[in-house]
Amino acid sequence: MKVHFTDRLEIRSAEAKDGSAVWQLVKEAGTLDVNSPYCYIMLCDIFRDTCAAAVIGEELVGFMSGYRRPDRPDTLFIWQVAVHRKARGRGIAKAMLNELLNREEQQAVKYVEATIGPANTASRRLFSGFAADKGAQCRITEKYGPELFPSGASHEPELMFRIGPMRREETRI
Ligand code: 9YT
Repeated sequence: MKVHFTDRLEIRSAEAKDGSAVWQLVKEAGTLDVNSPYCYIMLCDIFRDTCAAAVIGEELVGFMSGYRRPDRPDTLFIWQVAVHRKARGRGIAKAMLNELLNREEQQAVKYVEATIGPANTASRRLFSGFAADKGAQCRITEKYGPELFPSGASHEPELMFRIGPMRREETRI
């Protein structure tokens, strides 16, 4: 990947054409469950209002997928966060989260959730830091234990991070 740091970072809604690059990015991240290319194309297209792409020049350097929970519409569930290793340390994940929450369509969101495995220190830091920035509570509970995953496909437990309620006037930047 050629990332020219002189190019401007742009954070925007995802589009179907980002799907293949997202799949590649998630595969290279090493800490995430890799879903099918079709899954990423569909997320980028049908769930574009709750998915963000970070691009530098023509290169996709970050992706955040999410959806509003059907059972709790005031909650934005962030499914996956991936930032290319060459673009880390620049606050891109936090910028994607803020960009999502600043969208007109997401103004009713009061809670942000994500499940995170113990090895995913970048996401643990992201969500704890985000809660601290917003002065919001961050509750961490056990969510999906290893026993839920198929035998032969061992998986670390996923902890649920639930942040909120957020005062929305403080959330917009
Ligand atoms: C926030 C985040 O990236 N969570 C990952 C959840 C799960 N392990 C997955 O889909 O990779």
